[in-house]
Amino acid sequence: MTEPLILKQKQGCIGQITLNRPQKLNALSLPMLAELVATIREYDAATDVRAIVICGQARAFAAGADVGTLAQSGAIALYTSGFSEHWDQIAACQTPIIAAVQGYALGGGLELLMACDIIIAAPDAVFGLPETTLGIIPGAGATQRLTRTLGKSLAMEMVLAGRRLTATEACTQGLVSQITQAGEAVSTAMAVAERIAQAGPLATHMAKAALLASYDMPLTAGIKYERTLSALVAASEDRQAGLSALASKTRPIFHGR
Ligand code: CO8
Repeated sequence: MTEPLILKQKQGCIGQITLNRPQKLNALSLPMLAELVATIREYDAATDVRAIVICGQARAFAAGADVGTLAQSGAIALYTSGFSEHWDQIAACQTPIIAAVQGYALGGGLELLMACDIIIAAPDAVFGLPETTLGIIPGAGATQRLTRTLGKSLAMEMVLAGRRLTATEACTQGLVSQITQAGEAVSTAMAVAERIAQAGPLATHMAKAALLASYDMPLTAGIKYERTLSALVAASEDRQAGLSALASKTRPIFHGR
C-alpha cells in the first residue's frame, strides 16, 4: 500500500499537516500539492479549526518542487496545469498557518514556507533557492516575497549566487520568528497555534488580512483598510465577549461572529 503524501490530524482547534514523502525529501509533486491545498481548504472552511500547523520530516521540510515533474512537463503544460498556483492558494488561506522547519527548505519548499504566516525553525534548518543553478528561476513567489522580507541585497545573493541561510541567519534576518531546541520545532509551532486558537477567531482573520495587505498596499491605503476591518471587528459579538471577560476576570468564549 502506498503511503499518503499528506498526513492530517486535528488536535483540538488545530489542524496539523505533515508532508510525507521523506524518501524524496518531501519534493513537491503535483499530487502532493493538490492534496496539500485540499487539506488546507478543508481546515480553512472548518469553523472549529483556528490555526494550521505544517511540518515536514527530520531531514527536510521540503527540498523544492519535484524536479522530475518539472523535467517531464513542457512550459505550457506546467502553466496550464496551474502548478505554481498551488502556492497562491495556500497563501489565500484565511486561517493562520504556522510552519515548523527541520532540515532543508529549498526552492519551492522555501516558497511554501513564505506562503505561510509564521515560520519556526529547528537549529538544523537550511533555507535556499537553487533554481538558477538548474537554469530556471523561482516561480512560486520567492522573487517577490523574499525581497520584501530580507531586502534586495540578501535576496539577490540567495537567488543569483545560491547563498543558503542557516536557522540563525534566517532568524536574524526576520524570515523566521524563532529557533527552537533540536527536535522541538513542531511542539513549539503547536504551542504558538494554541495561543492563536485562544484568541477571537474573527479578530484573528481580520488581523491576518490587514497584516498581509501591508505587502500589497501603499501605507495610506493600508491604514484605511486596517481602520475598516477594525470597525468591522468592533461590531462583533466576539468583541463584546472579550471586553466583558476582561472586566469580569473570566476567560472569553468566542464564536467568530
Ligand atoms: N525533486 C525530486 N527529488 C528530490 C528533490 C527534488 N527537488 N530533492 C531531493 N530529491 C530526492 C533525490 O533525488 C533522492 O532520491 P533518490 O534516493 O530516489 O535518488 C532523495 O530525494 C534524497 O536526496 P539526495 O540523495 O540528493 O540527498 P542528499 O542529502 O545527498 O542531498 C539535497 C540533499 C542537497 C537537498 C539534494 O537532494 C538536492 O540538491 N535536491 C534538489 C534541491 C533543489 O534543487 N530544489 C529546487 C527544485 S526547483 C524548484 O523548487 C522550483 C519551484 C518553482 C515552482 C513553480 C514552477 C512553475
